[in-house]
Amino acid sequence: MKFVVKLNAVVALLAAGLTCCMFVGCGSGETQQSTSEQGATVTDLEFILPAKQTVYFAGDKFDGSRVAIQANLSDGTREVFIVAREENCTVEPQYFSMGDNHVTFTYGGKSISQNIHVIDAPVSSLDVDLSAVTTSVTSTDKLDLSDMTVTANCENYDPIEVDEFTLVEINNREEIIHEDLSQVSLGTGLHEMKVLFKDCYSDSFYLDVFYGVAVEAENVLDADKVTADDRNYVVVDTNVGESGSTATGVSPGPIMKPSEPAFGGGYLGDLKNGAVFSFHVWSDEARTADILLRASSGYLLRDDKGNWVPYEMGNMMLNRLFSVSLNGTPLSISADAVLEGGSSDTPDPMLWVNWKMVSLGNVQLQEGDNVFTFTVNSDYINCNNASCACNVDRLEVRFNEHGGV
Ligand SMILES: [Ca+2]
Repeated sequence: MKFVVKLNAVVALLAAGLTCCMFVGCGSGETQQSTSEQGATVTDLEFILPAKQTVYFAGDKFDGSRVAIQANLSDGTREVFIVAREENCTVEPQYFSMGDNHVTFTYGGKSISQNIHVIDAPVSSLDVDLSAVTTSVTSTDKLDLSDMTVTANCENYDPIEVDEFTLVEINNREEIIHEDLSQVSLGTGLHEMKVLFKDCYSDSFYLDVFYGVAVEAENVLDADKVTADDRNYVVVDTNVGESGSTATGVSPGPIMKPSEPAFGGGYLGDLKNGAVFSFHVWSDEARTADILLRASSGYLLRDDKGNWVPYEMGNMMLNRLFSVSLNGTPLSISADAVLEGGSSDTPDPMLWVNWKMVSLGNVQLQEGDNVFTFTVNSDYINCNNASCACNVDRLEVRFNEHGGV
């Protein structure tokens, strides 16, 4: 399924960049057929999407699932295909050996090559980037790790992003291999995982499966469109515009950008004093639950010449950011609930989305809809002398397995 996700990205790119081309090549023979039907021949090939990976290990098989090529035809039309899906496109070599310095694609009698580099060095370490992945899910969901990236480090070479790694679960002394990255199925609990590539294991990372409900902050419904069937959503009661004046009806976000990953693919941002939003959480019975908020500090302490790209973000105490109520009753938030900031040697916009999980404590839920209302009332002032709050990614409600009243 990792294959499918990457292919989708390619197809999306094709759709965005090539509005007038016919997309063929998903079925074998189609391309050949359409070419011969028109009596046109291939005049030349060009890359739509060349292989991203240009450094390979000796013995690696070439992966054409992310390579898209355009064939220009003698009648002025063109065909676009993905190498792995087009059986009339040949790849040479299919397996890399030391000394290979290019890979060649041939289609319709024409060829196009891409320079590559083959190394035969042992992998000394692996880096796993999970910033675009939701690593915590409820027990009714599967984990989708399709967007994780793995980088291999070898002495004397630049880091190499690799695809053919194996996801391994470490369960006591047993290793369980998970083949399908898009649907990793795990039991309830915290699971130790590693990535294996060429006899090298990454450091451990953890996937969390819990019994309860996760409500993504970007799952915002219009208050007047909520129906009795809606479960587990957010309503923005009052949003505050950029000027700081209260303005209802202003789109509350999410202000998600591709370079700013979050669970569920979005978050509630640009929160200002006076803003009010509510998480609605459904419970089939009255029970106790632990409440966790995933959020990131917006306390800009030092930026790059006033341009809001952070060098340093400060810690924020949640009880200085929000007042929170559950079903109308104020919740007391512990002084331990702190969104830790971070710092970087170079200006780093990712510091705005340095997600932390903080506890709002153990609460009593009622049967049916439960409303957690957050009112932003931050007393933090940032380095540009402006009031500031945080970004909110999701609310996790972890049910007590034994109910409880
Ligand atoms: Ca989210």
